[in-house]
Amino acid sequence: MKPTHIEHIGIAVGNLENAINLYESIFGLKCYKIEEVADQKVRTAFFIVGQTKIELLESTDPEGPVGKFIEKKGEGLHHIAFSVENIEEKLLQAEKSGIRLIDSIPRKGADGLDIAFLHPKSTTGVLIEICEHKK
Ligand code: CMX
Repeated sequence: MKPTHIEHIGIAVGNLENAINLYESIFGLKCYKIEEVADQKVRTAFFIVGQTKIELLESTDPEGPVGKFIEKKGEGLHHIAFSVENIEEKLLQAEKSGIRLIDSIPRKGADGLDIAFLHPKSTTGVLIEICEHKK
């Protein structure tokens, strides 16, 4: 499953507005979008760095994936997202290779992407998202 590039890096934050201010003031980046993804129980903010985005993630529910992550590990690197072509086929390939899928069918994520997660226990402890921008 060869990705075309790193689409984004997801970072779990306690407070989205404070984190946006930090990224804007320290790195001179401009947040181009804030979007709530109810399905994932997060509010997200996006920045572009070259070909890759930074996605800041604030939990909207302590029982959601980012809420639980912050409770257990605190703020920090949450996931890496690889951009792929034909995400359904790539999921099948990953499953055949023995990777544990969190999502066997892609769902709608933030910023217009179809997304699916691979379980960190089968990917060297890193939560990996594969995603595709469907035209
Ligand atoms: N990165 C690495 N490891 C992680 C992790 C992460 N982001 N989140 C959880 N883990 C670890 C846990 O620490 C735990 O490890 P230990 O057993 O060694 O303590 C292990 O994964 C399994 O954890 P769990 O308790 O069984 O499961 P959780 O309820 O914590 O769920 C996960 C973990 C990854 C399955 C869940 O967070 C998930 O389904 N994530 C996919 C969806 C998601 O993350 N959405 C938010 C982003 C949405 C977006 O980008 O739009």
